[in-house]
Amino acid sequence: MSDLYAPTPEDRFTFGLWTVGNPGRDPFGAAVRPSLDPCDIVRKLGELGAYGVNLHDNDLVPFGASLADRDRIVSGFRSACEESGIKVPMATTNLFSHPIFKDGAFTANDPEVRAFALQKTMQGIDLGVELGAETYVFWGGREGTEVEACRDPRSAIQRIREAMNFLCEYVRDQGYALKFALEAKPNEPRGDIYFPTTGHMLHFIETLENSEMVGVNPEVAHETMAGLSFVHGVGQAMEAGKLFHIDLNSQKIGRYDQDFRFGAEDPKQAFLLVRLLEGTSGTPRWEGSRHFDAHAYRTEDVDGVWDFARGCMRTYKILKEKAQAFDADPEVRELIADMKNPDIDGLLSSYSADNAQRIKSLEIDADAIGARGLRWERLDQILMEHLLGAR
Ligand code: GCO
Ligand code: MN
Ligand code: MN
Repeated sequence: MSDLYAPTPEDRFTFGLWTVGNPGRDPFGAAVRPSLDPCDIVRKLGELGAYGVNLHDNDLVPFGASLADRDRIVSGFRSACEESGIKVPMATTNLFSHPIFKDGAFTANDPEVRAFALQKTMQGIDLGVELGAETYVFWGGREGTEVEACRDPRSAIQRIREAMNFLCEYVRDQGYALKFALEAKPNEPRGDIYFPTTGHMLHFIETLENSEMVGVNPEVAHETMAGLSFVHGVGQAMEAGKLFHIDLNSQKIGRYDQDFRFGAEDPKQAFLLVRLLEGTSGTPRWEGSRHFDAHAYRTEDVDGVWDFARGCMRTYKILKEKAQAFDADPEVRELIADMKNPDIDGLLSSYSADNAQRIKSLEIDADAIGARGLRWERLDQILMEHLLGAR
């Protein structure tokens, strides 16, 4: 293995305690690997060159732990992070495992369930801030239904809005510098989840009272499950200044949430995503964590989990190098060079009665333009050759 792709903290790679710690349980079978101690996970991630580790409250502190146990666990974990040089940039709440959340947390019809969800989230936020987190993720895995008649979808949306507005005020009241990142998913574990895509989330965010504190956490697998272009979803979030976090993994269209190793299923989409995040075509680089929300295959033992973690980071770095080479390729630059027409460009940028009149009177040869080949076949083949190592 060449050292060129060895990860360093500057790459900003992060993993969840629940990802590398996943013992391989699935709906059809029990765990195939031992559960790892969070402190051991952190030490190993430090050795591998990761930047950070992210967690749900209960990945670290078991549900229902006493305050004394909580403090002891958290202080041991903090020491392990400090000794390993590992940061905790993101934290989140487990609002899906306990039976109280079987019909949702913030969207549940029972106000006592909604109060419990708020209580647990405020405690999770305090924990995240104590560990140094700057981003707090909300993944509403149980915020959906199989029985549509049980609640009006508008009530569900209003309840999530109420919860987000409440929690933004809580963060402000505590003086925390914390941002929220909302993660969409079309289904699983619910038959249908409210806010199924990043686009749905982006609109919802604009309806919040402190919308500047709230952005999105798109996940490769979730947009792909919905059959959508992940690159387009991330592009829209970036353009809106709302990409606050990202969940990298890999997924086949139309399957259950597979959460495979980054790049495993669709290297071309992964290449295009890395190109977008790294800004190799000349746009600003996205500066957040490159978080892998993925799991090792169930065939693996603990050594296989670390192969998986190395693989995620290594693939990312290889694709970054390939994206840089692609965008530096003179033939690519020529093919995608911006078309400029100073006589026309100025008319398009904003409406005026004069611009409208001048556009109406342009003589545009639609047939000649329509007959022109764009050479995107050539461009895409060059991309494939970079990706396949033939160029
Ligand atoms: C999933 C989700 C989760 C969330 C995590 C953090 O489909 O299980 O992707 O892994 O990202 O709960 O909020
Ligand atoms: Mn996720
Ligand atoms: Mn997922």
